[in-house]
Amino acid sequence: MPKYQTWIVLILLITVPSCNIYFEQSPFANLVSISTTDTKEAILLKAAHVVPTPRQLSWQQRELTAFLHFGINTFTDKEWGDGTEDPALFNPTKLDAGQWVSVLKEAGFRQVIITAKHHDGFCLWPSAFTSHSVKSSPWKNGHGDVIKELADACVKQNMPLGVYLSPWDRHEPRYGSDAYNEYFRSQLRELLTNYGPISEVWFDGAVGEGPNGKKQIYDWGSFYSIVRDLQPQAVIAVMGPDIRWVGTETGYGRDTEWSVIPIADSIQLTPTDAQDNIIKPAIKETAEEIASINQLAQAYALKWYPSEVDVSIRPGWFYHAAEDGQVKSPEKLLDIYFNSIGKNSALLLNIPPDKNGLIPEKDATILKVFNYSLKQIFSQNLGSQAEVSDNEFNFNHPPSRVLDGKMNTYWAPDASNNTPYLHFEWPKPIWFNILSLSEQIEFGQRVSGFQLEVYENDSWVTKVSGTTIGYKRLIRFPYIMTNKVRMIFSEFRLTPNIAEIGFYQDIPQVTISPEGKPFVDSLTIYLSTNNPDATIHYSQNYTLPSASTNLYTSPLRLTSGSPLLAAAISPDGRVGFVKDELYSKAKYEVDLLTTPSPEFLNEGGIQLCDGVKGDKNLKSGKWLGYQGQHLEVIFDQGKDLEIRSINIYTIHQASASIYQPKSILIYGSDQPDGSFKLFKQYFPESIQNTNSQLLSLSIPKINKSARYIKILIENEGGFQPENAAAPWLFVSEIEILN
Ligand code: FUL
Repeated sequence: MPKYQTWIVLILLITVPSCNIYFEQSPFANLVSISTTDTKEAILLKAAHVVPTPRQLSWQQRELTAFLHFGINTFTDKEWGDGTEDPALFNPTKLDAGQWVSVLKEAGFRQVIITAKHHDGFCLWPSAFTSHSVKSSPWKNGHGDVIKELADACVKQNMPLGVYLSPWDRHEPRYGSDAYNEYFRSQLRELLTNYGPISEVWFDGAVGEGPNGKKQIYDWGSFYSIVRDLQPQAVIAVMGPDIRWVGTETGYGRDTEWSVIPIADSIQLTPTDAQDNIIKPAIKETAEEIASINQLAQAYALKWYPSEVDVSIRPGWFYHAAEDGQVKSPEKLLDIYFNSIGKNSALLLNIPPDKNGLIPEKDATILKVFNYSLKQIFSQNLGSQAEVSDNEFNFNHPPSRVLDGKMNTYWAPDASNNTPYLHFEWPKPIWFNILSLSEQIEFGQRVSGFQLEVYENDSWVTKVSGTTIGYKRLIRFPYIMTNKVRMIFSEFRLTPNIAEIGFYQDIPQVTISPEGKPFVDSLTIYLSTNNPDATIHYSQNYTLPSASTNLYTSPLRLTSGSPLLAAAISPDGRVGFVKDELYSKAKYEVDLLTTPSPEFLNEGGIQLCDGVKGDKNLKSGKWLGYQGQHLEVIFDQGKDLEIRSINIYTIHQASASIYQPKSILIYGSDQPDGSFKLFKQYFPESIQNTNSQLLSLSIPKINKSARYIKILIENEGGFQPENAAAPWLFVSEIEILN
């Protein structure tokens, strides 16, 4: 790694005339060329001088953007429409863009991007170039304009607005011909002219046409030029030259994330192209490594091309009522925050409005809690109580700059310092489990190795280490208690410029073990927290845990079913996320004679008599699922009892090959393995509707006595266990009414 350089060396390097890519003759540039004679050291030095454009810098500083997937799919309950949808289906009678923006604002978002047109081609604005839009819908009698309503709400609440425009269009007949490029340009001009300032334009790369589908050759250059012309401050993302897709839709970025990316192709570019910055590096975004030194060494040029992490708060991008039970928790969102914004990326979190045209209340509340926890964690940098010094004498950019709360000021050690470090000392020991680091990226991204050392038993011990930093690096680790640490920068492409360093305490986490489940006689539950100073409070009646609910002092022993809500509270009163679990007691001894598919086995037979019915989320742990198999079970009631009726809780969703039972047979006996007598056979009424529906099947008037009850629930597809395509049978609960 080069650790000592002068500007003269650099200027010599970048003036080597060799390549076909234009670049600025200044030490810092957004795009620099590589010559075939450059050594690896020279390339790394050039990489350290690649910097963001002002629009890329503003984008990075916005950090958290909301994605709004809304359109015809919201009404057809689909993720990808095929373009044949009737616009008459679009009718969000309570649409309130003001509600969207205020929910997002309150949750800490600094930008919002809306799907103006998704792959189905339906436009949320009354485009003059197609009738496949809101103007052909009953919403506001065809006079509505979602983009206008959102743009107005954004102006009112001072929220930057971005637009997603899908290049792939399954409705427009011109798609697949050059005429489509003009159609797309016309739509882009409308969006970038009529709705005030636009801060981000998102071109999706998805095309699902298949081998025999239409092939569109996009005129990307002309699209980029329109954006530069009409909204020069806007960044162009994903299929664009400014912002890169991180490569997954999980919410988790790379540990080593460089914003300087190699351009591997030799492209002929004019000086204007470079100035307008309309070069999209052709990289494989999904690759594990995209900017290693070897990849840089083979490049023709290097470009600042930072990463954006997109993920949805729900399983799908569009709203589906069936996913109401699967909204990510505030705790999960916080983890995503640490793994996206905390990994040198921006976070684009999707929150889909529902059919009414509103952000659902549940999602809004979760976002509020998420933001509240961020504020609790980051409101106080414990570093500000420390004395900070470095291992040298530096007047211009002193160490105190890393604690001044400003991202544009920085600490810069001397260029001759091979292992610069900052020393922090507190008057008394502190607890922390979060480290935050930021480089002053206006001077490039430079650090590739750092360590946090703690002074323990007369020596320095490395507790935390990492590779890249960039705009922001957040790391969580087990709590450390100390009054002395050293932050060492051991590897870098050029002398580091460190903007900020923070030491924080997480809101305390509580762990409940085991998680909620049915049990037979009794169950012992253990609660723990990651913050050694925190106390744990709980309730068993749905009261939110607080300092005034029960204090946990020893393991809890359950002998009857109950909910359990718990939270840890730190000494300064910060309440961690509330965890809630449900423990249910099984009513009978159960012998499950047939085994469910492994992914739907859960706790086995006791699941069927724990009093908990399943919802439409089949993965909730409340269901037993059988593919090509019958369900056969014996319940021991403990004594001879009269059975009046039996209720079976099941689900029917023909579209997913899940069917209600073909028939149910009820048997009784006085011996567990004795000869069972058939009490009754029941055939459910047939169902035509293919939509997902929860069913409670009542088998009345059994009126027979027995201690052991055997129930055989027959799979609609019969018994064909080896068949991977065989129909499914799901049962969550069997109620025996005596
Ligand atoms: C993908 C699309 O196909 C999804 O529907 C969604 O819009 C996501 C953000 O990008 O490529």
